[in-house]
Amino acid sequence: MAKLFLGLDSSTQSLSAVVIDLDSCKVVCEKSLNFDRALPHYKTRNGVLPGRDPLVKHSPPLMWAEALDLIFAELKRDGVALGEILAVSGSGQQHGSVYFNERISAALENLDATKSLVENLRGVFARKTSPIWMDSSTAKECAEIRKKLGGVKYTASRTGSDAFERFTGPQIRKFFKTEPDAYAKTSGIALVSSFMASLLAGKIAPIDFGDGAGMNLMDIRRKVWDTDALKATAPGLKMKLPPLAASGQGIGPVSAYFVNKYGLNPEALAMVWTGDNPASVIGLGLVKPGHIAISLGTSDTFFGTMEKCLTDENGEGHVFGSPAGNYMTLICFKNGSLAREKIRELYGIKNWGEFGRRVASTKPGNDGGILLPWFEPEIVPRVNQPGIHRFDLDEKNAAANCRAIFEAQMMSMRLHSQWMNVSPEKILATGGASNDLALLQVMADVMNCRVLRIEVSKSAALGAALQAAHGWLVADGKNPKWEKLVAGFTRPVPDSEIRPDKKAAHVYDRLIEKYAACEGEALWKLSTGSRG
Ligand code: XUL
Repeated sequence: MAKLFLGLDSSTQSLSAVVIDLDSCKVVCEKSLNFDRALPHYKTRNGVLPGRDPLVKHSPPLMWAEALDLIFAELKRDGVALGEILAVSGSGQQHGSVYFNERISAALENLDATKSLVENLRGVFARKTSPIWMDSSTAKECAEIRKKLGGVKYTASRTGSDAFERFTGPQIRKFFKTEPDAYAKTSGIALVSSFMASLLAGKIAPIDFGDGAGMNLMDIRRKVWDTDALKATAPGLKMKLPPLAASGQGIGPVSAYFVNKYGLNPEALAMVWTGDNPASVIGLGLVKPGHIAISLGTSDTFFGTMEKCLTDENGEGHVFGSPAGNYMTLICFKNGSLAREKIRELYGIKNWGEFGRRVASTKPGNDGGILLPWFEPEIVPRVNQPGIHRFDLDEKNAAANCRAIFEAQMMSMRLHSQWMNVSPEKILATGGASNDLALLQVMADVMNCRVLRIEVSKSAALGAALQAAHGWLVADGKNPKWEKLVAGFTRPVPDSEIRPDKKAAHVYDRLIEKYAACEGEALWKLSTGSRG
């Protein structure tokens, strides 16, 4: 019999499923269900409810539950051997929260397979909609929490991140302040991940150390709810939160609802879920300290794993628990592909091949020319006023500006990940722009590290499936090694390795200091309103 494991990922726009066979190291099924298209009656756009205030972004939790029914129905219809699945785990978009009243536990324990999940969950929500990670309406609450916790550095070192608008704690504080009666009637609060895990387990699921770290409520080192952070957020909060647990820990057998309705094995284990980023770290195979991935998308994201918990005293990067047991960091640079495209447009360059040839026609280090490409407000470093800044760089020199954007983005990553104190052994490049060899060469040279391409579709759902497998093996008394487990599923693209050029790497070791000085000068000018 095949050893099948199911991983689900409840993201902003869709619910995905990946089924893996551990013995043959094969993905046997991959499926995605787009919320807008499959469930149009919720009237979401890209999974989010339209609203008047552009800062407020909510989604309906019932839509996520209905999607779970739909995806299981589709898996069954497609003939997936649901009865052979040994364990189910999952991941959810981070930070989003779901609010229940006192009816939730009874509803979960008595899920009736003759009805839909939506019918079973009628009347259990203390708040109809869920604030999600795209919501940025809590600047005031962030300032209040940060102040009570003793400032940026202390908030970050205590909870893994500075207070951020999308994080769950500030969102809960806003709910408590604006709807005190509804907050008082709330008996339980879940994350998207723990909500979905609760449906599968038929009981309130714990929040894991990965997703829990995205709340500004968990003591990142001791992995317990932080009393001061709870107090700074809202009264009586501890009573409303589930326990914390390691991701991939078993909650119990799956609810009879899924056995009776879809034919899951009654002994299949329902696992604790995690956030989509911690799950992606597993799905990309980053299980050892020093493993790094850079995702080159609309925004660029730097993922790294760390042995010990170090936090960013500038409060720019995030530290979450990694499902592999140590820590992971996530640093998000907003001006990624977006900024690269802007430069291409600005200089009328036809395609990326031509762009790469322009980069290759210039020398590493660009003769000291530096560009700060903040076309959009930037997250790292924090820049509210968009704009581009040039230092010793001729605006009219197209080739030098092409090189400058690649170098700026990579030097910014190197500079703003220094607090992790990790020297990467290799970097995995993923996402849309990762097939741009000119960009990957600059990455290898600036980071002075080999770069390999990896193409994993649905990395979060795959990570969740691997987590289900790991948790099941542990529950079965085995001692599975993460590295061995992920190896068969997360191979880099063959022959994609790019090695750093030693001479170029040496140039960047020096240029990074100038880059840091230019960045400091630009930030200082922006903060003092000086035009420079
Ligand atoms: C991470 C974050 C996003 C969501 C996307 O902090 O807000 O990556 O997890 O689903």
